[in-house]
Amino acid sequence: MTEIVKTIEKIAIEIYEAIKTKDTGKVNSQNKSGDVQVKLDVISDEIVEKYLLKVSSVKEIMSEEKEKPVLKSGGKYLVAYDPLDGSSLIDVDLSVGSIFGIYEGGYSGSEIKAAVYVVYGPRVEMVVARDVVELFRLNEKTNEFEFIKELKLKNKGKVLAPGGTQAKWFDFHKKMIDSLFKEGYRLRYSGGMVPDLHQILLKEGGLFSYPATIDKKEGKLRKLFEVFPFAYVYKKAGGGAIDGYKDLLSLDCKDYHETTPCFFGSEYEIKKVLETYKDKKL
Ligand code: P6P
Repeated sequence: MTEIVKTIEKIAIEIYEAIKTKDTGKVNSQNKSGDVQVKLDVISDEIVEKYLLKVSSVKEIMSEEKEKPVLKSGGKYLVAYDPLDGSSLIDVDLSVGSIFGIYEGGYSGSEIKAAVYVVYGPRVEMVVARDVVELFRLNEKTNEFEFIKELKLKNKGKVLAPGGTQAKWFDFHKKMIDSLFKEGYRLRYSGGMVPDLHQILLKEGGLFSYPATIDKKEGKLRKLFEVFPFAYVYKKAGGGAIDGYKDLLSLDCKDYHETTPCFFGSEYEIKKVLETYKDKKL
């Protein structure tokens, strides 16, 4: 596992360099989820593949940007990753990120063994979730990631990141979000899952939601590359991660690009979601 984390450090440094120097234009292609790809999606994916396939403990890698996994001999870990999440935000100079889920045996929520994400913002930070959740920061003078602190969520926060098209929210979901705002929560939503969830984690509490909507009952965010890794991070940090009804890590995954509604947050907010959704049929 350490070899994979160390390799992700090298990947992050190279992707960060690409973000600063390469063209942010679009390519005329889409990934399996139908996202229009930008050149940096393709470049970042190539960087991840170049490094991860050299790691002896890795058995296969599965990219959000590809239809099928890339296999290699040896190793025991399966690494599912989103090489550059939120890449459409780069041309407006907002933070983006890379997300890695490290699995063993298969790609169900219960088979994830660790998660790593990197935020490319005013600073480059990496969060590693194994038994605990640790924050590292890139020292650009030495090009080394330095340990900063352990991250933990308090019981309740003040930050709300309500995703999804509001015009398509179910009424009961809108009522729940409105009631949290009435309690004094602050809106913090950039449209980048990585910085939005990173903020709540560093502020030690709150709620990120990308719910089922009237037009997309399965939500938008991908289980393997986005949802399971962040569910792992949030649960190890003492918070919760659910689909509205059950623990996200109790879900299986029948298709590599399957999506699910998702809520990540501290205990108080997750409890509120469960109470809101418990008797609702979508
Ligand atoms: P919307 C970025 O495209 C992404 O996959 C996540 O990073 C982010 O949370 C979500 O989509 C934003 O979606 O519909 O709010 O633009």
